[in-house]
Amino acid sequence: MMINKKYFELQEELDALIDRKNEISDDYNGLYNRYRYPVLTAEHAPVIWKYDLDSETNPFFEQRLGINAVMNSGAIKFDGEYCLVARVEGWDRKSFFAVARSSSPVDGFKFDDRPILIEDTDEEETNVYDMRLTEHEDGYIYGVFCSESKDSSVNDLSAAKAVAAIIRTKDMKNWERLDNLITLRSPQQRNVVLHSEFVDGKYAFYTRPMDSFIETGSGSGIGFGLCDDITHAVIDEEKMTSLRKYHTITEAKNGEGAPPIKTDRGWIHIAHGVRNTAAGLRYVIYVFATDLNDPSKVIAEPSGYFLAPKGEERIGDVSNVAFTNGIIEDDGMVYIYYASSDTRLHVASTTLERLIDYTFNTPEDPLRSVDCVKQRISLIDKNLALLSNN
Ligand code: M1P
Repeated sequence: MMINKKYFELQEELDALIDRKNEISDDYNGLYNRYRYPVLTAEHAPVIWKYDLDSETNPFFEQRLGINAVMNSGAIKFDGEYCLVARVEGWDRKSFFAVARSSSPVDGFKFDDRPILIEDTDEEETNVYDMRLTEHEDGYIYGVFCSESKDSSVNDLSAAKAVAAIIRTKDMKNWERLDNLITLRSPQQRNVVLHSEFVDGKYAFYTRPMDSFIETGSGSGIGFGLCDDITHAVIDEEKMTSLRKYHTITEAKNGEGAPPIKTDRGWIHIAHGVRNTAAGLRYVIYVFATDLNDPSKVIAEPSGYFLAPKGEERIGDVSNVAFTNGIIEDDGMVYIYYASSDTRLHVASTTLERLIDYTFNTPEDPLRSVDCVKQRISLIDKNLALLSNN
């Protein structure tokens, strides 16, 4: 067996891509830093995932199993390394999960040799995506992800059903699959996140009740529910937390991002909001906070979006999307891993201090233009007075 020479060339290019140092971009807003390069792209996928290296069986060195996108990734610091569990999508449109690790939070991410092979517990399950990682106080790291299958009850080839599936690990290598989450009052779920602490002695989930695959329908926002047994998780009642509101960035849908960050002032959530436009859905990232003792009770809701797709981020397979499902809090820093347009993964960094200030000192959306302009004029008047006194 001979290895095709082209392999060495492609491997060298991949090594250079992984070794490339990232830089903070010029884009200033005082809230966070964006970085010049994405942290993961389809080009970061190992050569051995895409090509048969054997000159005999692949004489033309054809890429037969290509990778289309690397995006929405769960994130965790484990054993001193920054670990991303990425949603990798093949040319065949199926997504799977793969761990990429680095000693740096902003560059150097390299995929493990093999993607995660999740235990096959449901022959109807067709696609899996968007894993949220939670380091739970019970000692496990949980991965909660969307499991999608065809909805055969409807006469529509593209009709699908989404539910939340759960795996867990202690070493970020070996994963045990648990039963899918059952929410008794919501037919479909996406964007489900496990809270890191017990609440009233139970496991607590952020949910996103949906009537159908695309539409949240009567689901009024991000839900919150408790269950006794994580191995057979059943949620009866879902309370609502961050609500969808008319004429805001969450009008069409919203969804929890990563598990919320615990601070002295409350739990800080970094979520996504969706509105509809003539050009299709627009996904942005927003922030809210909930009560330390009752993580379902919203106590702060800064106005508008925190991060929206910008420049090249606006274009991709599903354009105009910024989406996060992974955050790492590390020694006073907060790294927000967000994907743009369902195509590639970026990082934005901020400090916990800055994020707390943003969350609790940014005014709320007054929900009407007349009040928004009053809000802005009071800012302008304050600034003009300050400028004229200096
Ligand atoms: O295509 C944009 C996003 O759409 C879905 O998000 P939501 O459930 O809020 O509509 C998800 O499938 C997500 O993966 C995707 O990035």
